[in-house]
Amino acid sequence: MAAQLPIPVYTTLSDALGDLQTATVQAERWNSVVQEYEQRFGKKPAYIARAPGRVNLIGDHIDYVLFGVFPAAVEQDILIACGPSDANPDAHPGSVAAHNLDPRYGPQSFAPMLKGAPIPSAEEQQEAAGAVRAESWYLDINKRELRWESYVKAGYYGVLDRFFHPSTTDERPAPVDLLVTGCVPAGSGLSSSAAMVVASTLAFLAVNDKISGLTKGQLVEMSMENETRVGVNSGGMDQAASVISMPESALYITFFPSLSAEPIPLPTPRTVPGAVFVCANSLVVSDKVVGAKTRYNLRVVETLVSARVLARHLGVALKPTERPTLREVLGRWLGYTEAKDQSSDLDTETLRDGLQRVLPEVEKLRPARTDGQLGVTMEEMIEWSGLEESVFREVYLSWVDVEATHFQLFKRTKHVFEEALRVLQFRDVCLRATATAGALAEGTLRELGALMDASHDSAAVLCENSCAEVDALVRAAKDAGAYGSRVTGAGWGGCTVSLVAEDAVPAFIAHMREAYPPYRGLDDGALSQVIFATKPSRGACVLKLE
Ligand code: NG1
Ligand code: MG
Repeated sequence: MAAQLPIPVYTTLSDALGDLQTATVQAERWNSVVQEYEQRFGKKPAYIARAPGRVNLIGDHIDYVLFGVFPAAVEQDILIACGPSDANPDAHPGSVAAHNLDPRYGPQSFAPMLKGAPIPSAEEQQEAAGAVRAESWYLDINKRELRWESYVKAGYYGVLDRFFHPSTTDERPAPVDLLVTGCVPAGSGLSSSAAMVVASTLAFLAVNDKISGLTKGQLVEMSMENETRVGVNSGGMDQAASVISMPESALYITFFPSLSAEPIPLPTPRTVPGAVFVCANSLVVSDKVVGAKTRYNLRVVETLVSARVLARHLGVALKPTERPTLREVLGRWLGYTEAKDQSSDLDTETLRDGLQRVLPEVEKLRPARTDGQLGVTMEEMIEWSGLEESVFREVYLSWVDVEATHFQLFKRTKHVFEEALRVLQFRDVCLRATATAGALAEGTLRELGALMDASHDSAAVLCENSCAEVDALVRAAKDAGAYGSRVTGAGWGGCTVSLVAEDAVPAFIAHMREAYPPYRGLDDGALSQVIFATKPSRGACVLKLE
């Protein structure tokens, strides 16, 4: 199974680059990050950690509900050159000098602190003879303001916790110098954040010699947890795609009962001739937080509350303090006991059938209102949950910041179940196409395109994570002849992904350049940064230098 494979560590650049289409350009980047590192830190880096961004082909805002998604890594990536620094390891255990090749992101230095050690009295100190241990490491991460080094710190946290926990070891982390460079556009829905966190986690693992024995799945789990430290309660799609992806395939990633990733060959020229995925950046930054409103986390809460309300309608008994997702409630409704569902995941057939059967039930979440709002107020939501207000607040609101006047339980739930179904259909179409080689080309591409279009409509209307500019890009793509087009990733800006006939790509891009006003003034070089065809690429790795 792909998640059980070891993390690749290469010793030559050509192995690390593998079959990347852009290998020549990439090789220049790798070499220049080595040179620049040497100039800044006076010696060669010991390692380069690489983690790619990803494009999600279908299945957005459902990973945190534990339904399967369908991303592929892109070639754009984050590189972190790193090595042990000359700082005194005893005086400054684990201190970090973090530089970034992008001049917008200034150099930072920080050191983890030991937290939670009771301050011992002189007497106790003598008695314990140095055995008074700190409880944990602490790194200051500002969750309100997004700073580039927060992602570096987030990656570091997990490594400190897992390998240097003060309650279990006296070993101290090495002081590190590192230099970051990236070409995944930030805030574009191509998951630069997960690429940063994965690369950072890998960099600290490498310098501290902790990679051997770790599987890709374990790196995903560490990176997922690490990313929550930046303040987003995300699902695991991006980290899994960045770590586990393989060339030529998308990954069907499921999260329940545990992470699993199945490579599904895409109908690229090898199987069904003739189509590629084109990413187009709306150039509107995709922000999960606007002012005090964490719209991403709001959807996490809305879907969790929906799961409880739906469970009541379906007659699925829940304990007051548990907080199952929609995926888990569906499983229990289908007769999977907690224990059974934990040990054997529903097969895709049963899941598809269950989704089809549960969809009519979602109507029960539609509020009978006359004020045009499909949402419910906080008071109504608490009443629907059947919980005491204090219990409700503790279980659903105490761990996350959300602010809203209405909560969209009906719309979000309908989006989740229908999108989960589309992912399964997309996967089926790809598998069928591979099995029958080129025979179905046109029909297959139309089927995939239709699913992508339906997914975008759902994003716009039910999940409400699109925006005017992204909708304009999607319309332009359809006018330019795309089989299908949709917002990808968190949304509210960022990129679209379109399925386009391969021989029509130049004409497609020319059309988009005219149709989308922000592209009009761009020269060819700048244009190729914002709209480009992608090929599924390989996942994260480490290059060990001599
Ligand atoms: P991006 O677009 O990378 O911010 C976010 C979440 C994913 C997933 C998508 C929506 C993070 C790190 N990632 O992706 O887990 O929920 O939105 O499908 O927050
Ligand atoms: Mg992100």
